[in-house]
Amino acid sequence: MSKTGYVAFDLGAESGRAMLAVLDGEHISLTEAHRFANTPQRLPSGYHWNLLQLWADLMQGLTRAGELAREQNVTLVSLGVDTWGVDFGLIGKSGQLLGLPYAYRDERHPLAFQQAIDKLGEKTIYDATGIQFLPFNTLFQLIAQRDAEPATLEHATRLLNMPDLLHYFFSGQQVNEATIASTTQMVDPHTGKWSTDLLQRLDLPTHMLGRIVPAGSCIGKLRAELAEAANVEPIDVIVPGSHDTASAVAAVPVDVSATPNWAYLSSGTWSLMGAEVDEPIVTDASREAGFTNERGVGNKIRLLKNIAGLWLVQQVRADYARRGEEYDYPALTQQADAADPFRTLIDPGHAPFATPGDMCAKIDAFADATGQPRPETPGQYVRCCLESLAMTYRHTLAKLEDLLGQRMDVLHIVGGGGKNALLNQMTADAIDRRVVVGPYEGTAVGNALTQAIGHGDVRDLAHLRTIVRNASELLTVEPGNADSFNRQAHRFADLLGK
Ligand code: ADP
Ligand code: LRH
Repeated sequence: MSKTGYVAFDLGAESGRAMLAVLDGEHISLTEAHRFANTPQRLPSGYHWNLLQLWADLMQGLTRAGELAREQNVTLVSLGVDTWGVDFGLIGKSGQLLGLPYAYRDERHPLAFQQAIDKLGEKTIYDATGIQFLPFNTLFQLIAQRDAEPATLEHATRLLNMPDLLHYFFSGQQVNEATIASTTQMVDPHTGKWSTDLLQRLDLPTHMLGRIVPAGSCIGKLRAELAEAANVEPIDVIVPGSHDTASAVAAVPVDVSATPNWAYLSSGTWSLMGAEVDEPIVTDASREAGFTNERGVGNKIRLLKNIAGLWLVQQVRADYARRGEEYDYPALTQQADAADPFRTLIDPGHAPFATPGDMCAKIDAFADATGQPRPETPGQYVRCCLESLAMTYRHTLAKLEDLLGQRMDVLHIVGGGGKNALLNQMTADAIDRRVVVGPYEGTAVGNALTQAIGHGDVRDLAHLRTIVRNASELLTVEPGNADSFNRQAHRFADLLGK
């Protein structure tokens, strides 16, 4: 049987990678073709993604993936891109990109968010979309864009989220993929169609909203000039679950028929914790608990909550680097392991932590305001972040179980954050549940295998998960010290109230 290759581009907020995924019968293997940093830049207009650098990295990744495919005697059939949610570009009638996309942590978004809430209230917006309130959701970014630069919105013929934009660059086709569209907070969670009524009530135009296609759709071919430049065939462009979290959840290696009560944690820059459900849950309770209903691969719903994840550790690391002290993640984890437990706890959702810069000072301010000691060493800062994340997972899992009226038997952790063994153990202890870790590159695997569904090589989501399960070395972590986290429950609940 011939080996089939798919190029999966997975762009996270911290780094991106181009992976060559090879399907040989029922066996999938991944080779990294290119890994690159993703570093937003501050321009006079604000905080923007370095789109052309990313594009150059994607082309470099494609070229290298082509070389690897030739070396491995693999037939490349398609490529697909997933990225973080919510951010977008606007396209004009000539096909030009009208301005550089903003990065979601730009300062202008919270003000626009407040405007929308003042006008319609949370309930109206949540009922129309089923999406949790993050101040940078596309809906609010559009308000900021309209107020800053109304002409770009008026002249835009199409809004494309980041992966849609990159698929457009690759194929020339302008299409909105369903999973990433759901992150905009502009889609009806029941019908999967744009909530045009909501946009109109917020005085936003709707003419730039395009056709929403499901994950796994082939939208065209790689443009000939790019195929030539990368020295590959004009392969198909097949949109995966192009929201990174959708691809990550697709790749959770669970056998749903054997383990129906499972939760996931996609662990990276963000921690996304939730369950996969068939129908959206849009109630006062889900709104108050801050749960979202994003669209998943196989038309599932990802009922989940965004938790400020390893962003906290990334920012502590960046703070020390600015002072000339460079630590890699394993070193920071080791120092955290050696630090005293539960010295300082924070609420990871505290708004100031969401913006870049000065994380240590922000943690100090939180410690001061809550009568706790300030961390003093990198190990203490990181331990504070990890224990606070684990406590938040405990709190979030309890809310999820309340919403579903069911206890979860196991938590699957996928994504690069799974490499943090200390956090895995803390998580198992905090939730007092078995944790299964892997794959670390779940997003890229989910991306590639959803292309394979689109290409007709994989049957469906269950088949996809069987292939991931067979290919991955999974790590099982049992709870060992649940009592230590139980004892912090009241202290942590107090902090959340502050
Ligand atoms: P993204 O959401 O940006 O795609 P990843 O899934 O690549 O993120 O996860 C990156 C995070 O995983 C890093 O910020 C870091 O905290 C954590 N991580 C990666 N490798 C290790 C490691 N060897 N030890 C501990 N943590 C790690
Ligand atoms: C994780 C993620 C998350 C979104 C955030 C903006 O990378 O896609 O699901 O909410 O980035």
